[in-house]
Amino acid sequence: MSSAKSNILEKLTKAVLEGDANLTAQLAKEAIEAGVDAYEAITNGLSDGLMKASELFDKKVYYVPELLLAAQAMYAGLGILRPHLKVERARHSGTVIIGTVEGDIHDIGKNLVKVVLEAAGFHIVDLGKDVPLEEFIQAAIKYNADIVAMSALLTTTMGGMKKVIEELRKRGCNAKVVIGGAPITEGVAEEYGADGYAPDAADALRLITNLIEELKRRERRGS
Ligand code: B1M
Repeated sequence: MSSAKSNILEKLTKAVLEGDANLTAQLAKEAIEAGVDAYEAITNGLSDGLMKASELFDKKVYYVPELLLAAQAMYAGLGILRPHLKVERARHSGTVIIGTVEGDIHDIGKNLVKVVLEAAGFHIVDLGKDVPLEEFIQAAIKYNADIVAMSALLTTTMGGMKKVIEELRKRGCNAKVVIGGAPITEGVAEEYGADGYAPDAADALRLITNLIEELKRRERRGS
């Protein structure tokens, strides 16, 4: 990557970290004008800024207001970058149900994952945040979903994902289940019986693309 492009990405990260929505929007425009890929600007610019803000929160350097300003800045940047996402980069088919589990109102990470999947061409059904567990199951059946993607940020509510997975299997729903969020690990995904775990939005896209390709291959083979 050219130093001019990496410079813009660094500036975008910093603007989000500092919660400056106007500057973030301005830099997002500059990034597009400079030929930076919108997807890269989101995953390596905006998202990095928010992850850094979260780290400062954990170190008690930032408090909730700073975090919410950072989120606002990220959304301001997303507003500019989203229309420039190149859907033709990988026009995927497949339906993904996404939401944050019951009892949990954190939705910033879930929204990032959603934007990236949408940009790749998947049909997304966003159930929002604090989603009753039964709603994931009903939506998976109603939309004949390929993927159920659940996000959780709280250790107190992440167990809801396991309940959804068990219930989906009991009811014979073949959708693949992908989980993520700060307290989730590979080990948790395995323990819950999920089909995969992704640490960030870019990995969620890779994982979901692979799982859907596998589903389509099986369909073609008729198994
Ligand atoms: Co909350 N909060 N919060 N909070 N909050 C955490 C999660 C916490 C770790 C902070 C702390 O104490 N250190 C802590 C949880 C502790 C625990 O469970 N062990 C916590 C708590 C306790 C709470 C409250 C209970 C506080 C209170 O009221 N006493 C309360 C929750 C109420 C509820 O949900 N019922 C609460 C409230 C809030 C705010 C409303 C103020 C705000 C949320 C705003 C919003 O989302 N609309 C908030 C925030 C901002 C945070 C922190 C600081 C940052 C979270 C964030 O948005 N990060 C967080 C501390 C932290 O995470 N370090 C904290 C940025 C975002 C991009 O990252 O969501 O991790 P993240 O998403 C990443 C990956 O995880 C991944 O991709 C994203 C990056 O690309 N990913 C997926 C996420 N979902 C995925 C799904 C996938 C794949 C990847 O596939 C499906």
